[in-house]
Amino acid sequence: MTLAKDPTATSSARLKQISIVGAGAIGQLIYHQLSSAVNASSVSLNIISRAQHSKQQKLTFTDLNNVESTYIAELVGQDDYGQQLPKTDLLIVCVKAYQVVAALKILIPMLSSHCHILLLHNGMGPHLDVANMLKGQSLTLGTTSQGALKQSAWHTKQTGKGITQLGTFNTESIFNSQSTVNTKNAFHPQKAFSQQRASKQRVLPESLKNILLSAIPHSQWCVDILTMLWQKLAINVAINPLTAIHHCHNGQLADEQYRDIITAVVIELVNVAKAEHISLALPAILDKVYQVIALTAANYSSMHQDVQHQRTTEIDAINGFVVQMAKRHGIATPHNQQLVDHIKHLELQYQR
Ligand code: KPL
Repeated sequence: MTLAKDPTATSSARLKQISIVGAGAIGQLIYHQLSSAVNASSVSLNIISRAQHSKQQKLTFTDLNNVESTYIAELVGQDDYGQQLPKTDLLIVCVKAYQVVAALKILIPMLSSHCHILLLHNGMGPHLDVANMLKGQSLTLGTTSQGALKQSAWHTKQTGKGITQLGTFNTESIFNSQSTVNTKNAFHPQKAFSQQRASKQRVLPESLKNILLSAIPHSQWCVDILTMLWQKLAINVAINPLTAIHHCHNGQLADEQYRDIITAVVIELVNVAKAEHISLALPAILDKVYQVIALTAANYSSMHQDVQHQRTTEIDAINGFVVQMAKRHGIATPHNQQLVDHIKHLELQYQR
């Protein structure tokens, strides 16, 4: 699949290559958006597959107006990682939060140091590990509220509009908050800082930024992406586990019976964010949570779907991340811990 001309490309420059890892609903949605937004010819697009052999795959996409499009996508199999990954300019990682580190352990060593990596998953946490794994690549973080559902392995339907926020992971900004902490995924700021100094390639270039922003509807570039990620996390810590535990649509959480627990988990998150130098105003954040509950009232959250389909959930990167960060700062988060424990208990019922 080839996409629009890069305005910064010189005549001798080769095609820009964008690769997507993770062909779940969001990965396929982003593939569709990149393919349909730009259709001239100086970007190539492929999907990094876990299969051994590369192949072409027909993808079907149904949009919000029920219009179907089909694409022939290049799936890059492991046989061709060594040939294709060094050519990738932007790797968009759309796997689940708990799969990010394992996937990038394999892929980063094969990427060029000029490649840019974009993490687009629910929850937070993997970015801290990934920052320590980089071999010169830049790291962009993103969050999307677009809704998509797989109809079958290679047929995805968009189920909701939503904003997508992207921004550079500024490694310097967390220098003070994490430099003295020694945990499994403690970030090593000195290393990243020197990498950042050593290479001018450590931020996404305008050409790639423009491709993303023009392809993804309602997308925006955020200077303070971490604050945006914490805001989205506040929505997820409230909605995701409660809908999974109570087996309900998002909209049901507007009931009075859930008000106390929603308020409690969000207060805990706001306290932990503050310790991380992220300032969130509680009333505004709670309003946002209830807005999303109303806007997505008929939807089942991703965690509800994971539990219903007996899949591993993203609880570690959602309420688990709040608990983990709270421990670093000696902050109590009993309500988030209680939801983590409950979801882990549900997972155990089907993962035994
Ligand atoms: O992000 C979501 C999710 O389900 O993971 C929300 C916003 C809660 C929508 O369902």
